[in-house]
Amino acid sequence: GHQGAVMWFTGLSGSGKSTLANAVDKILHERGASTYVLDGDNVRHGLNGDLGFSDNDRVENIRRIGEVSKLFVDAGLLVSSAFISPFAEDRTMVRRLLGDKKFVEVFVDTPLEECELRDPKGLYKKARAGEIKNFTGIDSTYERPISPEVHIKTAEQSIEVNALQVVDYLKDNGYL
Ligand code: GGZ
Repeated sequence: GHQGAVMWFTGLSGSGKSTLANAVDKILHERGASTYVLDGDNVRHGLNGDLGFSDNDRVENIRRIGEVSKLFVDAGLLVSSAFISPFAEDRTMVRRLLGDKKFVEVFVDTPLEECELRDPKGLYKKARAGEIKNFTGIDSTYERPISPEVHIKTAEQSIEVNALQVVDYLKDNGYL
């Protein structure tokens, strides 16, 4: 058996949050856990379709995602939430909402230079050209987590190894 909790993946655009969240989710699902992934694909188009990328909208984005995560956690699921969540205060707000035991902060630590090299959607290029304003890491802040439960340096190991690092944390701490 398992207990509900949220794995809160935070990191820059292009850091690999969604990829890692989905890899972790797959492993947990295969182990028989009830799981769900929240990311931009299923949240920013629907529930948060009215929000953009101003500081205020990011705060509201994370607040709502925190509340939705809590609903799934209350239902007993292991939730993987993958959003930049650039402001430490908002991550702390979600941590308080869920309670320490049900909030596992996973810092997807990929250097800006690496994210910019990957640039899978060409957004960094546009941000550098001034075509996108308030882009995280360029002209909008990212506050690095100070003491995340899990710290993944994505550039140094494979997706599989990174995912197992998260799963091992869950095993070692009684979530699985
Ligand atoms: C950052 C932006 C921006 C700006 C659009 N700044 O690489 P992606 O495309 O798929 O991930 C980014 C995503 C960030 O949405 P989040 O909900 O995770 O952000 S936050 O937690 O800060 O609210 C990127 C795309 O949206 N995107 N404009 N200006 N990322």
